[in-house]
Amino acid sequence: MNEALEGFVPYPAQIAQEYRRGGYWKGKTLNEHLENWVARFADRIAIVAGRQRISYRDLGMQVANAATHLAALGIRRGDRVVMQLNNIPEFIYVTFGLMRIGALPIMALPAHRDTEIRYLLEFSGAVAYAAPLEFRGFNYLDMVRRIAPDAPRLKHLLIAGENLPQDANAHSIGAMLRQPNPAGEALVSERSPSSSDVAFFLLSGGTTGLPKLIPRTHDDYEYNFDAAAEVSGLTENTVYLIALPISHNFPLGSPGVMGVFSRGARVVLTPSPSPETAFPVVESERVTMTAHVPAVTIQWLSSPLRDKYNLSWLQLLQVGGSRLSAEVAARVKPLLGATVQQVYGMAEGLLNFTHIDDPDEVLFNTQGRPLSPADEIRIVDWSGNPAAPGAPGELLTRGPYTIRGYYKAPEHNAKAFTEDGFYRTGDVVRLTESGNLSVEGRVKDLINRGGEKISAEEVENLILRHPSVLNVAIVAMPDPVMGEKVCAYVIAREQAVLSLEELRQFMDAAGISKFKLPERLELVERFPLTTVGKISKKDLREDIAAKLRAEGK
Ligand code: OOB
Repeated sequence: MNEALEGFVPYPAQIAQEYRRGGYWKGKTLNEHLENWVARFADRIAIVAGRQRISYRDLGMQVANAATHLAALGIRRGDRVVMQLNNIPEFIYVTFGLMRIGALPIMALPAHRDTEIRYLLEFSGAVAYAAPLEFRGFNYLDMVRRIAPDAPRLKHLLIAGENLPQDANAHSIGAMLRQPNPAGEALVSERSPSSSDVAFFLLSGGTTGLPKLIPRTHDDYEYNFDAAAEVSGLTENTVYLIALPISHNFPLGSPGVMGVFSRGARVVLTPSPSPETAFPVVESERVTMTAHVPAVTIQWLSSPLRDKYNLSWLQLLQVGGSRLSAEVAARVKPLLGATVQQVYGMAEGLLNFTHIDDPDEVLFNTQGRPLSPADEIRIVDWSGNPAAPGAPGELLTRGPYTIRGYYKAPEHNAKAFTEDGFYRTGDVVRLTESGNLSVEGRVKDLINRGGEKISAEEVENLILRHPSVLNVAIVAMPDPVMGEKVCAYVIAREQAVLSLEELRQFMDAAGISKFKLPERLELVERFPLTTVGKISKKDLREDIAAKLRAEGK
């Protein structure tokens, strides 16, 4: 068992036993479940990607081929692999192929750049890295070659795409999938993981510096997507569009691609959720369900292309990642014909859903209720005592699919979890009379840009390296589409001049995800301070909100 995986905090033995006895954990690995789906749904179509239509039988073969090659390369049980593949079938084959041999994919996002990927490779000691050769004009092979010298354990580059340049360590995923590798066959069964092992790592939004690694076990994640599939009313006739990045917990397993496979249904992969890309696919593939962040819903609702395509197949639109406004939620049914389902989830575990037959009041105004009868939640005030009924407080949670600790982060874990194992979500919520949660804000220093979580500290650390910057404070500024955007308050060094454009170019050149770049710069002479002398971000947030109002934005 890789409960021995150093830096992994397992569930306490007695609680694990209760989750097993309660039927939440079924004691099978994700690959055992996959084998079962492949056998049951063999001839059905599992994946549609452009003109490719892949049956469950083919899916099973591709995963088997991937596993034999990965094993033959020398990738072993417990090895970490940074995964940056985009929404293409190879993501699914390589992910299941790695899990088959007990290797642990780390789910990076295609938007991550040098800074984040260097950190993930180094911190995890990854032996391999998987990415497309190119996506949206960015060359991932060039990037990983740039940072490889900082990642001494990195041995294999697994690259999807045609015409790969010659590189002794770069392997074509396409070539791997064309046939099995007999040299790997015996190794594959030797390396099978067990169901209580870590299956892969998700990334946290991260409040302090770079993202934290979230270990999800086979047992807990299967329950996650199975229960989510149930509450989403997923059936074998569902056609689910993956429009968000597939490596994110929402489209991956809430219920996402894994929930879809568990029902013998079909996923349709698209490179982007934009109406130009997604609407033609909704029409031609008769998509019945998809998952959005609110910014995408707003884009779909306001697109003039809505009338050009037949979107009437859509029955369910799941929206989560950041707060959906009630006004937008109320427009979904009239304009798109689909029922809206709010999903308030987190990579650390807990998922909340509104239920499809809830009254509009609940569907539009709340972020739903916990998925599982075994989810435990507490809402506490600033001193850690239970908040008064209906009053806002920080949400703490524990349950059969919520982690007990981040990977290799004992100091942070001591703060992020209570002694009795509750995860401090950092979200301020209120329990409504209907028994649902309403997300009111955050206690953590994070900016939520349309569902992309940005750590203020990470962005601040990078800006501090700019020669013109004396000090910086990053805050969220309100935005009608994204919900929040990054605003940088900067105290410049004497006589230095700094423009937003220059700052953005500096950060971009350092290699950081574009979505983290500030969209507004406020040069100030000093920061407002709190009573204890800390920078008062509350005052800065109010300042920028007032400025935007005055500008009519
Ligand atoms: C999802 O997961 P993460 O890990 O990217 O972000 C989690 C955080 C939550 O703690 C909360 O602050 C915010 O994102 N959030 C929401 C929300 N859903 C997530 N805030 C308000 N309303 C919502 N509906 O974002 C995620 C994971 C699985 C399913 C859906 C979303």
